[in-house]
Amino acid sequence: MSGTTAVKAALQAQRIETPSWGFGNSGTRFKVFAQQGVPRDPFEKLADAAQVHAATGVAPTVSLHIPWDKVDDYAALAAHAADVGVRIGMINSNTFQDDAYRLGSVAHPDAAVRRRAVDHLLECVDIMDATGSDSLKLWFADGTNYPGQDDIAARQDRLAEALARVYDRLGEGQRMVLEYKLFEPAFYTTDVPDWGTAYAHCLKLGPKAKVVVDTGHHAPGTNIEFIVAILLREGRLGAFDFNSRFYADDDLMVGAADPFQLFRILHAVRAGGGFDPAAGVAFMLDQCHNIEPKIPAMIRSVLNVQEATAKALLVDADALRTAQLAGDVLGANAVLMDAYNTDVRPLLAELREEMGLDPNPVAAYQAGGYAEKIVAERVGGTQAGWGA
Ligand SMILES: [Mn+2]
Repeated sequence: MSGTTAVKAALQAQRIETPSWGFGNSGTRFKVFAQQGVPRDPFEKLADAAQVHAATGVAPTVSLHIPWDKVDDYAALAAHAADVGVRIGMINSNTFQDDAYRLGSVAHPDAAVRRRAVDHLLECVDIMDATGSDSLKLWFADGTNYPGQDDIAARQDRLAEALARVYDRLGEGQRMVLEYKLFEPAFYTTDVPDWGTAYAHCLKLGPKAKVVVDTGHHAPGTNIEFIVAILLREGRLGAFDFNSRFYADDDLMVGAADPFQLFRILHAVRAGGGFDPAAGVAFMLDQCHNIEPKIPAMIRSVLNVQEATAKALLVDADALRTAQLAGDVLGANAVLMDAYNTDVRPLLAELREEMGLDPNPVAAYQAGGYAEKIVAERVGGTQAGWGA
């Protein structure tokens, strides 16, 4: 295979998962601006996600969030997904919206609250069984706001016990991925604040536990590609939650704030073998489109990941290694920058045409009439959003 053919084959094989919640209404703690045509239930969210896959050809799976995507019949939901051309991806748990969780969930000082949280996580594994999902995504809002509020180490013990119970419930071919987040909603301590804490828990649990890197969950200036390289080296990088941040956990479109960082991260993925399907790294979007139209924003995000991936794949690995081993600092950096500065849009347009897709997925979606159709059809009912 020529270089370009290999790059195209890798881009065609890449899979980018969309989040069901990204199609619903969202906002800040100040205001949620509702949009016309927004889904009213998980079935309509899957239909919207299918538009992203139809336009891009690389987004065939959709993450669900429980209880926001709770339905009576999960087999019917999975069948509907297949009907519209997608599949159910990860099951995301929610242990942060009950009144009982004021002091935490799995790390709460009261055993009864911890039991309630674990029961929810076990229910999520039942939903994996019913939908064919292979991954349970865990993020805990647990932490404390004030020094002395609770015992830091005791909270880790409670967390470890809960994780072990859920880990033991995982079936054949199922896994759990643990996401960390620096702060928020807790402001003093967070129980899983960084990759080291997540990694330590995963290591104790076993090989079916891996770490999720959400690109928005770090302190400003953190070298995320270093974290990615270490986790890949240890075989514990389970998934990405892609998004962009300017200040905190902004959940803006991936690649919008810092496309160079995204390129550096994906270069680390390539260098560590993370694009090999056998590595088991899931590439997910975790975004909220508060003021922009949601489906085109999701399509744009997929294109941003593809563009950064293409640039990472274009890095001349042999030339890079030669320069590195020769101690050619400027030469090695130039190899990387040459790839980053390549305009990969013509390559991707060509690939899409080869895949039978429109070379411009956003324009194709906008010309297709779907946006007008859902505005006309989705009248009445309650629009999906946080907590629904
Ligand atoms: Mn996330």
